[in-house]
Amino acid sequence: MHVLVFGAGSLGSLVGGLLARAHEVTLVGRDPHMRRVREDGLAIEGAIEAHVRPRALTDGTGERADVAILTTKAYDTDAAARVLSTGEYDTVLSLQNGLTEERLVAALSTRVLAGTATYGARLRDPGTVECTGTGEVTIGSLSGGIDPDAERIAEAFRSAGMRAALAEDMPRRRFEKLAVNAGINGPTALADVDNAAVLAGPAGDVGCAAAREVARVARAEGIDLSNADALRALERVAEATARNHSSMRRDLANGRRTEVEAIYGAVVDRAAAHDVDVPVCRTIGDLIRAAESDGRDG
Ligand code: KPL
Repeated sequence: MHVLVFGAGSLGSLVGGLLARAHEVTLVGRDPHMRRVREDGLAIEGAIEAHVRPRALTDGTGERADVAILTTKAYDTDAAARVLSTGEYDTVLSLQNGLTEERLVAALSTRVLAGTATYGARLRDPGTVECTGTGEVTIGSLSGGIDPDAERIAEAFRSAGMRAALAEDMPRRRFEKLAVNAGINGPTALADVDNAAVLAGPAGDVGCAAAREVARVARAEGIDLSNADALRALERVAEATARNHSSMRRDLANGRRTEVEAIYGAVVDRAAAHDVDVPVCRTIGDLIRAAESDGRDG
């Protein structure tokens, strides 16, 4: 299978690098990382060790592949969709944070699938990605149910030695993932603590309250996600990534733009559409925006 990974940062490089052990892979990312991959190949270190030689591009315009895997930041979705629309793909699979898939569906004529990835990844240096924890990729259709394209892509992951599962309940899983991101990312970024902090203490109280609000919004959308399930997912991911810095914490610490709109903005917007109050997510979103603009100004 020919796979194009659009957004070869940490997760994209790891997923693309692991797939390159069995498939033809093209990475689209930024220099100097892409330059180093082109010159010396991609080194995977940590929990999985490998050295692979995928194609490495800084511009994905007009490319063709069986599947395009999207791993860009959520706020880059529209720009990524514009580039993907110039190429030819049978399927686009989003592994991004936030509810980005509807925007992809609106912008592309290609079939869009949703996915989640629990592999831990860190871009150590240009040309080197660290696997900080092995996990699983879950793939499914946006409307739920059994999906032959998802099965084909999951099989491609498995034949490259990765764990991949099919989800017939992807609408529910997308909200479960949103609950996890809302419960971990903002509280850990604001308190500047590792993900484990949401398992107990004040950051945990705020994180659990945010995850419960997301579950409530999901139910208002007709999706069967109980508070208990959302909290169990939050606990599972916080335990599996206990020593990690969440992406929002890293972005805030480095003065970069965060995914605040794709996570808290999305929760607040969907809640408003159903007349549901989400004061915790609204407050976390406001505080992250304040910290973001302070980081930019200072
Ligand atoms: O997706 C994540 C992120 O940091 O963006 C979690 C799951 C919270 C892991 O840190």
